[in-house]
Amino acid sequence: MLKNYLEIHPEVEKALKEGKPVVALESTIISHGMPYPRNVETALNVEQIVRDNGAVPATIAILKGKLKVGLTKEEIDYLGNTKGVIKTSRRDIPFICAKGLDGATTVASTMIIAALAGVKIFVTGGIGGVHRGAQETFDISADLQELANTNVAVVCAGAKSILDIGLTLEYLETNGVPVVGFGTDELPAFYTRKSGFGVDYRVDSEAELAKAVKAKWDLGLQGGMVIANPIPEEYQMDYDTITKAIEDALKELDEKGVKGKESTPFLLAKVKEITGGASLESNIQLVYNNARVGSKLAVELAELSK
Ligand code: PSU
Ligand code: MN
Repeated sequence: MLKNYLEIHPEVEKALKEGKPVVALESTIISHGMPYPRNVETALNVEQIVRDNGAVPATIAILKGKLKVGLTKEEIDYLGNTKGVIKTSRRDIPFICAKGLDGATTVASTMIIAALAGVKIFVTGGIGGVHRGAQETFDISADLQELANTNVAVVCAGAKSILDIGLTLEYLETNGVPVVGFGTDELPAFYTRKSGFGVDYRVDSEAELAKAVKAKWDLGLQGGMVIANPIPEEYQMDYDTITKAIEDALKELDEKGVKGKESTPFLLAKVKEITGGASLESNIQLVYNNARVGSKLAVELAELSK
């Protein structure tokens, strides 16, 4: 039955069969998270970094209604360069499939498709979370619910302060999702290494991380894990600059009445515009950094699972 929906790239399929490390990558970051052509360039570089660190990259998207695990260069270019690719979260998947449409997958839907294919480790930039003002708007990313239920570990650079980081952590705690700091006691805030919030566990090596990931699923503890890897020092943004940019972006979001699935892409684009592109450079570098850690984690996990 699954075969009617799922198309795994032969290289990825072979690696999975042989128990080799595979790293899932999302596609909303390509279509809605960064401008062309930097998005495509970044996506291809990330795939190369995964390879250089001993794993096979599997960029995930929905193309003509098929759930694709592993894309060609042409497909990545298409996603980055085509208007009207739909930002696809859990609720959207059945309709994108049924109508044969193209969908860029968020953290939530990438986790779903990775899990269907048997990919355990997923690298991205930032996860969605509880938005500021969620007490009024109820805007809570479906990414959090997916982390509660789907067995994929997500390597990211923490939670962006376009979100309410404190409430995001509360939500994850309630749902039993471990939040791990990679080499840090403090949750990184995407563009900056510090957020003022602690993590649940600090882990200093990929090998140690792999043991915890394995133990979680060996014990049948359903759900994912957030592995928060701070942006390298030399690429982090000035705290006051980024805070001001985010506040201005949030104000404009409010004035324009932007809501629902448009909120996150709107805020990302605004922050980039306000910072004159500096946030984009940081964003790209933190994804590269996550790709290095995620690939090494996949290698360690494959080794442990032999
Ligand atoms: N954060 C980023 N870049 C992104 C996203 C989040 O720094 O591209 C994307 C991811 O795909 C994430 C999604 O899953 O936004 C969350 O959207 P929402 O808040 O609508 O759930
Ligand atoms: Mn939302």
